[in-house]
Amino acid sequence: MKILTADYILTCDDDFSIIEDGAVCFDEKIIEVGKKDEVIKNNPYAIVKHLSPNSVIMPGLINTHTHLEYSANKTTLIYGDFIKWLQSVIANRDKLKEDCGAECYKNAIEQMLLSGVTAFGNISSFGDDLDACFESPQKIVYFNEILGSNPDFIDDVFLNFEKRLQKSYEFFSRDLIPAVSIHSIYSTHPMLMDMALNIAKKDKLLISAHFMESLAEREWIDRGEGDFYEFLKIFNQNPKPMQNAMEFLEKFRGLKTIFAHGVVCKKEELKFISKNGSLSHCLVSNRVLNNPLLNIEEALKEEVSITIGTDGLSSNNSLNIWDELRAVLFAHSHIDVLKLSKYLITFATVNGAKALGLDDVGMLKIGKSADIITVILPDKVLKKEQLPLELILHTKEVKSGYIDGERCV
Ligand code: MCF
Ligand code: FE
Repeated sequence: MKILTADYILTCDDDFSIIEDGAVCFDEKIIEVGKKDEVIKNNPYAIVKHLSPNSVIMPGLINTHTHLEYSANKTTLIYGDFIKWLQSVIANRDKLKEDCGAECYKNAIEQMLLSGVTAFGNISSFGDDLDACFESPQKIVYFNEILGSNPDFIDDVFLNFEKRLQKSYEFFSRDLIPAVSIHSIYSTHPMLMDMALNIAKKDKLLISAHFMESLAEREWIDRGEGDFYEFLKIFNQNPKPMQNAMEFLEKFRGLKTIFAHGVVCKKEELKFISKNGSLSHCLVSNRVLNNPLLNIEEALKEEVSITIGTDGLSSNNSLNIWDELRAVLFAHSHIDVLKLSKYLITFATVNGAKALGLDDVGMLKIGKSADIITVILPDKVLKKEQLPLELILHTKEVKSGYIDGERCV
C-alpha cells in the first residue's frame, strides 16, 4: 500500500474537486483520496512518498482514437486536402506498414505513456500491431477495422476481419479488449456493416467509426457530389452513396460507439451520438487535413460526451496527449480559456474512460483502479482555478505513472 502526497490532487470527480495539500492512498485500487494529514493518519502502514513542490496528482489520461499501424509516417502522406490524403494513404499504406517494425510501435506507445496516457483506443486495420499492444503496459481497446464497398468482395473482406478479430480474442485480457471499427459511411458497404455489427451485438463489443470528418464527406452523403464523386469514379463508373447519414447511424442504435471527428454533423446526428456513444475530437488531424473545426459548444448543447483522440501519426506529428490538448486549447479561441481547460481535462479523463467502457478509471475516487499520473509544474499556482490551464500549458511529460497501482513511468 502506498501514499503519494502532492500540492494538488485533481480528482476529476463529478464536482471537479481539487484538493490542496492532498494525498492518494492505493494498492491496485484507490483506497483513500483526501487531505494529506488525514490520509496518512488513516493508513499508518502505507509507504509514504512526498512529491516535490508544485506537484499534481491526477487520473491517467485517455486517448480514445489512434492508429498505431501508421506510426512510421512523418512526411510521406499528403496533408491539406482530405481526398488527396486518402489517396496517399492508399498508395503508401503497405510501405508505411512495413516501415513500422517492433521498435516503431514501441516508440509510439512509449510517447503516449510518457505523456501520461494509461489507456487508449487503437484502430487496427491489419492486425500488425497486436503484439505491440499486448506487450504495452496500458489498457487498450483494440478496434479491428472493417471496410470495403465492393459487394463482390464482401465475403473475403468479412473472413479477413473475422480472422483478425479472432486473433485479438486470443489476447483478450483486462488490458486488451477486442472491439470493432466500421471505417466510415463512404467506405463500408451496409451489408458488411450489418455482418460486423451483428458480432459486436452478440459479443457486446465496443465500436468505433469515423463519421462526418470532411465537407467532402458531407457533400457526398447528402448530394452524391463533390470530390468524393471524382475519387470514387476510379473504382466505379457511376458511384452513388451507399446510404444516408441517418441510415448509417441507425445501425449503431443501442450499441456503444465512439464516433471519430463529427465536425460536420447535423443536430439530429449529434442527438443520436449523445444517446448511443461518444465523440472523439481529433483536432490536429482535422487541422492538417484541412477539415472544419468541431463546434464544441453545439455538441455539448446536444449532450454529446466529447473525448480526446490524437488520431494516428498518419495525420498528426505527435501522440503526446498534452500536445493535442494544447492545440485544442489554442484552436477553440472563442471559448473562455479557463472553462475550456476544465472541459479538456474532463474530456481526456472521465469522458474517455466512459467512452472506452473502462468505468473503473478516469477519476481519483475510492474503489477505482489506481491508474494515476503525477506532474510537476515549473512553479506555484496561486489559485486552484488556474490549475487545469497551467497543466495544459506546461506539461510535456509526466513525472510518474501507475496502472493498477504498478509503476509504469
Ligand atoms: O482518422 C483519420 C482520417 N479518417 C479516416 N481514416 C484514417 C485516419 N487515420 C488513419 N486512417 C486509416 C483508416 O483506418 O486510413 C485508412 C483506413 O484504414 C483510410 S481508407 C483506405
Ligand atoms: Fe482515425
